[in-house]
Amino acid sequence: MAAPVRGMSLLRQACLGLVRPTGAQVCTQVPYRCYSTPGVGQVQVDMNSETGVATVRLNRPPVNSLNLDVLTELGIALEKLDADRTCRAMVLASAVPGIFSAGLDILEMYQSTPERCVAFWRALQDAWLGLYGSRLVTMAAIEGHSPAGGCLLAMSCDYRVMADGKFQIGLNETRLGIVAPFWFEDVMLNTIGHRETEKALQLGAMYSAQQALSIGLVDKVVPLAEVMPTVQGELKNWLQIPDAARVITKTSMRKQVLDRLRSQKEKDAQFFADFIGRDSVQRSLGAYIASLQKRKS
Ligand code: CO8
Repeated sequence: MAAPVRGMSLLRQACLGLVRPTGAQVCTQVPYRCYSTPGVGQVQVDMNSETGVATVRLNRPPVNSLNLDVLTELGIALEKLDADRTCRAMVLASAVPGIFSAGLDILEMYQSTPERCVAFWRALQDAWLGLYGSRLVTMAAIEGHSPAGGCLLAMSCDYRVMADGKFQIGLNETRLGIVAPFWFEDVMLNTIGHRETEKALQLGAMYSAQQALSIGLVDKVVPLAEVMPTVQGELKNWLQIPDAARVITKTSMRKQVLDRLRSQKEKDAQFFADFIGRDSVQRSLGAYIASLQKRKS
């Protein structure tokens, strides 16, 4: 077993087989392979080797907020699926009813240390590079709220199906007194165009499913119970296309945006840690956390 790699979390190294495993494993169960991490299990992956479709479910109640561990697990799961030649498609979904993902875990950004902020941000960068750059057909089954980082994950898939009703989706960062990074902005630009992105980002707009459909933020809106069947139906269209031609096309469409982050990952992580550490930003985040708690009382 090799010596631990500096700058990479132990969980990630264990899952990649670089250090002695602390629990992460791949269990095989035909036709499903389940890449699970016993004792953690915040990202559940079921791989159906008959269809070549994997379902990845975020499982961090109550709201699937994305902390360092979840992002690390997600990045590793995506890496493994990408390396699995029997896998052709991936559905990103949630195991928590009513929530796709509440976005980044605000507690990772509030009263944290610069070192933790940098590690957290690197994990987000890696998970996003894995998702946006995935060779697989990727579909988001949005069966609940999807603010901020949740919206980023959904937008980074090739296709989005959202449940109709009370759920909302959008990049609401400005409402927290923070700014969506350039790569969040790039992904939104590529999804809904310049004018809608300008409005959406400045206002920190949260959209209902119908509003999201009208600006192209999601591709289809159906009743909650029909989200998964609709995704499965749409997958059939995508899987009819020969993989090689589709992947080359996808890569060519996304390369510029991916390269923009790849070329300045460390600078971006440092910028995040410096920005989030500012007193004014910490005050905004503190007030936002208090407002979330107040809603309940
Ligand atoms: N992080 C951490 N905790 C959260 C988060 C979150 N993102 N969202 C909710 N929680 C907590 C709540 O505070 C609450 O905690 P507690 O039970 O201790 O009071 C618990 O989760 C349950 O929340 P709710 O009761 O509000 O659950 P609901 O089902 O009623 O509502 C919602 C779910 C709609 C998701 C609601 O919780 C919500 O709006 N949450 C806030 C979502 C949000 O604003 N996320 C933004 C995160 S920032 C981000 O993703 C990108 C940051 C980019 C940074 C760039 C800087 C340079």
